[in-house]
Amino acid sequence: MLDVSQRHFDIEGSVEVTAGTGGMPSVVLTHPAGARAIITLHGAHVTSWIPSDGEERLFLSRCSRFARGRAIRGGIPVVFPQFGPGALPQHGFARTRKWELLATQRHGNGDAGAVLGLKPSPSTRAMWPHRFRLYLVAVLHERALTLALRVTNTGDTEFEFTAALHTYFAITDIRQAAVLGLQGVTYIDSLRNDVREVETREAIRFEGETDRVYVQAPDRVLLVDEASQRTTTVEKSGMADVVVWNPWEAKAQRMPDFGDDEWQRMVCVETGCMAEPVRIAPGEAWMGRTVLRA
Ligand code: TA6
Repeated sequence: MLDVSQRHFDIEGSVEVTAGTGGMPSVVLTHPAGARAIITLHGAHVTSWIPSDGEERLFLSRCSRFARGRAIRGGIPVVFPQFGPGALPQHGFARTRKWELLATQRHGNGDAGAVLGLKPSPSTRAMWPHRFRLYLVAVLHERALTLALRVTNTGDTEFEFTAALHTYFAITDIRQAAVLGLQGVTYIDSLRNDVREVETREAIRFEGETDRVYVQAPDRVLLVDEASQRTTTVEKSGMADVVVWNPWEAKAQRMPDFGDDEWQRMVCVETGCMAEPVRIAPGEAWMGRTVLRA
């Protein structure tokens, strides 16, 4: 339920804390030019981003769960402290925890911001014994959304992590979509035993399941939705890698929180440090930023 104390974060015309989907408190950011973004406190998960042109840019599965301990399927999952499978649950625990709303802000130009934080809990310490603070800083602009992830080591021993913003973009038809800007980049192909090859294509197009980590990728890639003639720019800083993922038909049918046909209308273009872990010493911090531009 909505904790009344959350309401003091409201800022007329810019920020509203609502009960959200599935009873999950959410922060709604709005811009005078008509843009809007929704972030649930569950996972600090951006579930919607609508720039001032009024078109939803994020994919959210109609079958997604909105439940404690479960990841939301779509939007922008926060992946930390582990990208992919491993000793921890797939993609780590940050996306299934309840984060705290720490601050909200209205900038002079109408941009609206929110800061969410996650700190260790008994359940996370049982999985990952490090002392940390994780922050998501979101700023909604007229035609862009800026997301910064910040990890601080508040303990007395060094730790390492991998992290990502696992962004699900809505597209009209995967067969009329392309990702530009990764030509010449080495990628790890998760579908072929992590073989490493160099991307030769100027435009990455989709004819089947695609699941690749582009290592040390350029800081700017483009997602072109040809069917609607829309281009979204993905810019990153402090984040080495880009992941391009579409489950295609067979894997989509194996995912209970994903519609069997939904693979045709989404693609993930993810940003983060996935290929190599980030190490931070006590008292140090890491920050990575992504800007999505319509
Ligand atoms: O980012 C691509 C990926 O690692 C794929 O391998 C696929 O597993 C996808 O993430 C979704 O993972 P999830 O744990 O959210 O089902």
